[in-house]
Amino acid sequence: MSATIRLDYLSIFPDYFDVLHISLLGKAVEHGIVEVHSWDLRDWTHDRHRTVDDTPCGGGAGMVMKPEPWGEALDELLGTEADPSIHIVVPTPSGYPFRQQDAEELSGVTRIVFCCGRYEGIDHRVLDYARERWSVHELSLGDYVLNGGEVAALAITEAVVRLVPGVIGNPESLTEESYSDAQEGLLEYPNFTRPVSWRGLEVPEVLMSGHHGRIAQWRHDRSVEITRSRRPDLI
Ligand code: JCK
Repeated sequence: MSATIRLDYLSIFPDYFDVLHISLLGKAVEHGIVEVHSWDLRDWTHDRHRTVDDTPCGGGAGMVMKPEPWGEALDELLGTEADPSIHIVVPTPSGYPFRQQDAEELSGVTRIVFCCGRYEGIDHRVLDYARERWSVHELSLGDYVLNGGEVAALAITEAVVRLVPGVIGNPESLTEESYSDAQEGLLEYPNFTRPVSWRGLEVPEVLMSGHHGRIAQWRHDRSVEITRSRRPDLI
């Protein structure tokens, strides 16, 4: 019996998460390793316009998501009792940077609820309310601006689910990952496959030499070189 994880998505665009039923994630869903549910936040509104936003207190541009639909949705999905084994992920441009380490931690839990905001984000009190009951992760994908949390939630989902035992067909690719230069915080060396000669471009000779020591040395050197030029912050 393999591990199972349940993922819920709260969003005003629940169809974003239809993609979870295809590809690698779809297989995991079919095999019952991963259970996914996406919910329309507007189902927890009560007015005829199904309003989820309002003007920001204190003024300023844009709109802010009202707390009431979020509170009612979370209470209905999770109950109101504290349970720190439930993880709430809130993508936000002001979050902690999402790292591989976060993906590893989240791949070991049994329940994650992704709260996907739009507009300028969610009324801050929703986060304070959630923090009193559940384990809340405010995470950012990087220093650029998206229009909402949905794409970030999908990226985080893919990073997490591929680490859940039984999801990747070839577990070697995961063990290899943990012994690679990537583990030392280096970027990966370039990859090649056959044909050895393609449109006048050759596969580096050392990779065809069968000399494992020289191959490992070459790959490590390329990793250091690429990391130094593209991501000097990692050196
Ligand atoms: C969640 C709403 C849109 C747009 C205000 C932000 C200066 C606030 C994200 N790496 C990432 N980038 N963007 C997001 C993200 C964006 C979101 C929501 C995640 C909900 N938006 C938005 C602009 C602002 N500016 C920088 C002021 C929200 C992640 N994860």
